[in-house]
Amino acid sequence: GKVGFIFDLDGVIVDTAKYHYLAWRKLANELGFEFTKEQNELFKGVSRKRCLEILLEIGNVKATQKQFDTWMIEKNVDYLAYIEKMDASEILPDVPRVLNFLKERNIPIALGSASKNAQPILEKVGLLPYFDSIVDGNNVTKAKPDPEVFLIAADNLKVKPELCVVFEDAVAGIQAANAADMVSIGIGDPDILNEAQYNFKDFTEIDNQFLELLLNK
Ligand code: B16
Ligand code: MG
Repeated sequence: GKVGFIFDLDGVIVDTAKYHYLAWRKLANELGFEFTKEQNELFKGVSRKRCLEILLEIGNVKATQKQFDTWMIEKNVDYLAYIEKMDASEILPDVPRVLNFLKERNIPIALGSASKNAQPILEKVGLLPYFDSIVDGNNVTKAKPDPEVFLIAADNLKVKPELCVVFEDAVAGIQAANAADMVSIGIGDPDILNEAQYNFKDFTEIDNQFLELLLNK
């Protein structure tokens, strides 16, 4: 059957986690507490709203609805200032090779991300033309580990879920791919992503032979 490929954004295509971290840390510091790199790990693949809820739990800060909304906006304004400066140099190693491999074979490609800023980021780094569909935080109602984001992507690509391959760096993302009955490929630490069907440190470890194997499933 016809296969489709779905990529997560942050941690798979680009490392925007470092910018999310700087923006959340600034807000935490303004509210009078520290926010560490280790704590930022909890934020990967998690929606902006849920991130702020966790941040406020960490700082033991109570917020009114109005404050909550203001801080959400403030964090995103700071984050967007970092995004503004992004270019192709921030694409993670060998991502273009894999995208080109798929494009040359007319394999449909989708983005499946929790971010509401996915489209501008892809534009900034010049990868937007590769994507036949972008499903992101603006299109989904249920966050990963719910499979919704990937099921919408499969539907848009007109590929059966069981013939979709998902690249993910977050545990919740791997769980979402598994729940969607897709092939889950962990990008990152195999001990953390141990629920993935396959694991790789990054795309440099994924050779064309392995990609061929996925095409012929
Ligand atoms: P935004 P992904 C996720 O991207 C990030 O990993 C997560 O840290 C972030 O909070 C979320 O997007 C929402 O991002 O604030 O831009 O809407 O890994 O799902 O591509
Ligand atoms: Mg991610």
